[in-house]
Amino acid sequence: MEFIITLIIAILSGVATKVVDSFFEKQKMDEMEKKLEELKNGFTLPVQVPSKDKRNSVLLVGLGGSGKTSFISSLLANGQANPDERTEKFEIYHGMRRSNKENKNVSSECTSYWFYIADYKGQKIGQLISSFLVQQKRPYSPFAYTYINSLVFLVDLLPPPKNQNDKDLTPQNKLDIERVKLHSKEWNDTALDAVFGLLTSELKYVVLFINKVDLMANRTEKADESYKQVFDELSERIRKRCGKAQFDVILGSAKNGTSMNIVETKMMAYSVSNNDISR
Ligand SMILES: Nc1nc2c(ncn2[C@@H]2O[C@H](COP(=O)(O)OP(=O)(O)OP(=O)(O)O)[C@@H](O)[C@H]2O)c(=O)[nH]1
Ligand SMILES: [Mg+2]
Repeated sequence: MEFIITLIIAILSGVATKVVDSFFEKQKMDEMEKKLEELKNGFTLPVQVPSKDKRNSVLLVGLGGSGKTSFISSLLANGQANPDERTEKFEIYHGMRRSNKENKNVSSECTSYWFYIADYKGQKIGQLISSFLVQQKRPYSPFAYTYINSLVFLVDLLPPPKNQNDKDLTPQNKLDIERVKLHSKEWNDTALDAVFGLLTSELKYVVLFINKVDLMANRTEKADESYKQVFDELSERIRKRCGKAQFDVILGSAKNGTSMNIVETKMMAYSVSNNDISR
C-alpha cells in the first residue's frame, strides 16, 4: 500500500513538474515572441508618441551659416541647439508643443505635438545622406525611411559673420545677391533630387524659409516682396518636386523670431498620429 501511494505521488509530481515546465516554457516563448515583434516594429516604425499625440519629423537643410541651428533653437526653445558653435555632426533635437486653444486648459486629454528636427553641418550633403542611412539602422528612429513629414530649406539674405567670434552683422540696406546665387547653386537640380529622393508621399509640408530679415534696414511691404522674389527661381524648382505636399515661402528671422509662429502653426497642422501610419 505504502508502495502504491509513493508511486502515485511520484507520478503526480512528475506530471506537475512537466505542467510547470511547459507553463514556464510557454511564458519564455511568449516573451521571446514579444521581443521579436518589438524588434521588427522598431526597424519598421518611427518613434512612437502617446496615442492622443502627434509627431512631425522635420528634415532641415541649408548652407553653412544660414541659421539652421538658430532655427531649431527658436522653434523648439531648445538651449542645447547652440548657434554659437558651428554644427559638426548630425544631431536630432526634439521638443513638444500644445496648441494655444488647448494650452489654457491643460488636461490629460490635450494633444501634444512632438517635433523632431535633424541638424547637420551645412555644405555637406553627402554627410546628410550618410547620416540618414545610419538612422535607418536605429530602432524607432524619428527619421525612419517613409516617415519624414516636413522639409525645410533654409536660405538667408546675408552671409554669416566670417569667423565664429566676429560680432553679429548690423542691419544693411541691401541683401547680398552673391549669397542668394550661392543658395541657388547649392540647391541645383541634382542636389534637390538627392534630398527629395530621401522622402516619400508621407511628406506633408515643405517650406523655403528666407532667414535674417531682421538684418534688412528698410522693411516695407514692397521691399519684403523683393526679398522673396530673388528666390523665385529656386522656389519654382522646389515647388515642382513637392507633389501633394503643401509648399510655403516664408520670410523671417530665426534670431528674433519673426514668422517663427507661422512655422510652428504649420508644423502642428501637418503633424501625424501613430494611427495615421497606414503600413
Ligand atoms: N541677425 C541674424 N543672425 C542670424 C539669424 N539666424 C542665424 N544668425 C546668425 O548666423 C550665424 C550662423 O547661424 P547658425 O544657426 O549657427 O547657422 P547654421 O546653419 O547652423 O550653421 P552651420 O552649423 O555652420 O551649418 C550665427 O552667428 C547666428 O547668430 C537671424 O535670423 N538673424
Ligand atoms: Mg548649425
